[in-house]
Amino acid sequence: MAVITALPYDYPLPTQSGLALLIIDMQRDFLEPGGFGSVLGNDVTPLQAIVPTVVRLQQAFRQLGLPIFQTVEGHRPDLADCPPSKYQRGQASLKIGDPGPMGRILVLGEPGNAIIPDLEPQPGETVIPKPGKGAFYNTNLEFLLKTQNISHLIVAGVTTEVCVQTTLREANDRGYECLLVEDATASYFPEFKQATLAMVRAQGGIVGWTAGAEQVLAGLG
Ligand code: C5J
Repeated sequence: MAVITALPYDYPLPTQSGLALLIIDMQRDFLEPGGFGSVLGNDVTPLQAIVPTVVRLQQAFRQLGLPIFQTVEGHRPDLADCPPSKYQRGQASLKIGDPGPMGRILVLGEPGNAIIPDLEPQPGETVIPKPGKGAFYNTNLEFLLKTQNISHLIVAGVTTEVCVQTTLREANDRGYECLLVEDATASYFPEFKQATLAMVRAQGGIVGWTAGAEQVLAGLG
């Protein structure tokens, strides 16, 4: 059986199809200077640092003809899908829907909501808009994965402890075998990233596995 060398133990690859890459929220507003993330006072450097690694994974999956899903966090222009709790939370100068440096903050279709150019999806690759932190909440991701018989998810993206971790937990509860790629995920708070990696693989992989991109690429052959 083919495996990826991982923690807390080797990640068994499915024997036939069933493996997909899931890239979370690599959108301009979280990664680019002047975007929503930096307007909130965050240093985007740790997020930008993972881009070449995520690109390598994306290219490898393309070469192998394996499915790639990407998500973007965003809301309808009328914000009807934004719960008041999310809208009101925090004391930032800019709120969801306000005009920001890259268009309206976290609104689908705005320039800041676009996936960064390096990771632009190709035709046939799926982009899932999501109103929440988890990629399964109020989206058709589970339906699409089931339709394509996907059981194993290699997960990358930002931010590790928010949308990535929420998605991993949602996927894990739904029975997906998840591996989080250590150097293809990032947080504005490096200590939160490390804590999340430790949480995922604790207790015998209570949420899933973690491995470096080199190990993932080697395992995929
Ligand atoms: C956040 C995300 N941090 N993609 N979104 O609000 O993690």
